[in-house]
Amino acid sequence: MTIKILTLFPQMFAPLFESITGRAIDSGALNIEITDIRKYSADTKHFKCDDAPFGGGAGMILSPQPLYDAINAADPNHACHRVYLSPHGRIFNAGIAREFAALSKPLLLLCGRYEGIDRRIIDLCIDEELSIGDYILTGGELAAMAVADAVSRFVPGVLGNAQSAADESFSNGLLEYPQYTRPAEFMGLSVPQVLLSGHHGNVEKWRKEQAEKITRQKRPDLLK
Ligand code: 4F9
Repeated sequence: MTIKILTLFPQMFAPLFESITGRAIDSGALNIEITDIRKYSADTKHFKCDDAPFGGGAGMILSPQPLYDAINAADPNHACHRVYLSPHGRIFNAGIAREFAALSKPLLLLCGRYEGIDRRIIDLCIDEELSIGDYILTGGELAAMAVADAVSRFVPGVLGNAQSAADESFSNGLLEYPQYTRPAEFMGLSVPQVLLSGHHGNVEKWRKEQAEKITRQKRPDLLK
């Protein structure tokens, strides 16, 4: 799967090139292309990309020209599903991550900064706005990274077999059961006996019960 990211801060995306997503990029399962919006500024002297808002007010707005040219350079035929990270969008979740991973087209993630972007870019270029929660970030980059990471986990070949199996437990709509590793006793706390029993049927039953119990206690909204 290809994920194209448009940003004024390309270096903020270094974490995607590490660990599981980094290995998926190396293996070819995942292709992440970062476009530096600044390179498309028509201001060849200072590469300015923002300006004061019409009507007055605090902060700077990203100008339409560099955004328009960057989007059209990254996706000339509008072959991508174009997403603008903003608090106005529907709120991202595992269902949306699956939906994006299953698209037959590349995902394009546009990151804004400052007080926002010129509205005409959303009207002209963007397919949907997407929020990662009800708070304001200093820019869309961390939101884009969260979306790119969560979508990648649903792309075939990104997670190993063991990892994808483990994923089933959240995609059943429940929180994960508690996990333990060696030693069997730590600071006076023991691992539940059933996990040491070697009885797979009992282990599965216990994990299912624990997942339901924890979900009921911590996130009862998930059960509805
Ligand atoms: C984007 C906040 C997505 C939440 C973009 C400032 C944002 C955001 N979800 N905040 N720019």
